[in-house]
Amino acid sequence: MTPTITAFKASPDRGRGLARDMRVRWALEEVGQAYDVRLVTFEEMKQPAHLARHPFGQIPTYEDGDLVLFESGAIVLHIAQTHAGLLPTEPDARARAIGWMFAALNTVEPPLVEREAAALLERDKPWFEARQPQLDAAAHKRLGELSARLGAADWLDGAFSAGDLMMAGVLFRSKGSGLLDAYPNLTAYVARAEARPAFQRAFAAQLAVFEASTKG
Ligand code: GTB
Repeated sequence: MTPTITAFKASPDRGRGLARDMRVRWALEEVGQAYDVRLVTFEEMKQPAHLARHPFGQIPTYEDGDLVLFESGAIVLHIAQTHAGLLPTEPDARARAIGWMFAALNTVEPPLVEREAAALLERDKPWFEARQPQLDAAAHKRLGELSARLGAADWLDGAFSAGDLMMAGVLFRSKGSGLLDAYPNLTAYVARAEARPAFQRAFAAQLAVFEASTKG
């Protein structure tokens, strides 16, 4: 059966691949699984039909037969567990790759998103300037630690895995912020991930949706 994912009908990122359906598309492309996309507006995301798929009224979701999933991490893990190519078969290496997925979502993404959200939503607040150093420090702490662990390796733990997909997906979102400039190995890591044909296909697919949305 062909799974169906949900994505923004008109993404606020204007097709830059920053919304979280990008990770799911990329994972599906990596494993060679075709998929359909149900496009939703912000209004539709809060309606009962979508809330039945996603209790928090967000994208992405994933439907395959009777299975309905939300949370990009859970969806990518499901794809990786049900197809070959994104997780090592050796049990310990597989557990470590899944660990990197959690690290991306639970340890690295939060300080990056918090900093980005402050820049987007709190610029006019009296505390914005005073809060910046703390937000910068929290982001750089994690990026520095990640950079030290990656070192000169291509990927985080051997061959490219779902752990790299999630980590590079998280870092990709910070590319435009200048945060990664201090870490040439992380910049190169994201570039390696972006160069993967599966990433390119996923990026092109989400961009096509945005371009179609602007043609009225
Ligand atoms: N933890 C969830 C997951 O990983 O799936 C988070 C899902 C989530 O944040 N979804 C966002 C959403 O549906 C879209 S991706 N937001 C609508 C809402 O909550 O009402 C986050 C996102 C949105 C926009 C940009 N952008 O414009 O740059 C980047 C990222």
